Amino acid sequence: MKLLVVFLLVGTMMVLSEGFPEPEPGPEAKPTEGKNSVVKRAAGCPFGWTQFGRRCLIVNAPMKWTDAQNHCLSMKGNLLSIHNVYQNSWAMSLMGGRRTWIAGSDAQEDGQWFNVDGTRFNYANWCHGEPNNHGGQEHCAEINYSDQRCWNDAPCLMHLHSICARKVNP
Ligand SMILES: [Ca+2]
Ligand SMILES: [Ca+2]
Repeated sequence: MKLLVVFLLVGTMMVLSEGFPEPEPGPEAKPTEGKNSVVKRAAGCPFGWTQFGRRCLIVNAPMKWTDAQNHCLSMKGNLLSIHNVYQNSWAMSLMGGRRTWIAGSDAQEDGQWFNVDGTRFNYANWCHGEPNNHGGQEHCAEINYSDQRCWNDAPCLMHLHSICARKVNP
């Protein structure tokens, strides 16, 4: 029995000394990822998101409309679609007056507005005289425009804040 233990120990030492590559630090950093996936499975919203009704919202740094939507997609969401005055007020209060991209776009055909999340474009709070497709270049909808804090169509390449939305986890 003692012999066996010694044999195993020697064997282990030989394996260790014979050029086993140093353990990479990489796997040590993984547990954080595991924690996150636990959070995502929990009921409600992922960490950092705010629950509003049946959706979870998160505010993004300023970027182009398409980049904002791609960023939302990478987080299993879409740009926020707004369907009534209540949701509009809530989005405005979340943004504290900052100009903000939402899901609306008429990039396919001027004046034909769609929500990029596939929901019906059934509400808008356009500013007076908007949407005006200024310069033929404005195909993306922003909220909190002007002192009136209403909606405007703006050039999609502008860098604005944005809100992503995703469904609350069941
Ligand atoms: Ca347009
Ligand atoms: Ca405009």
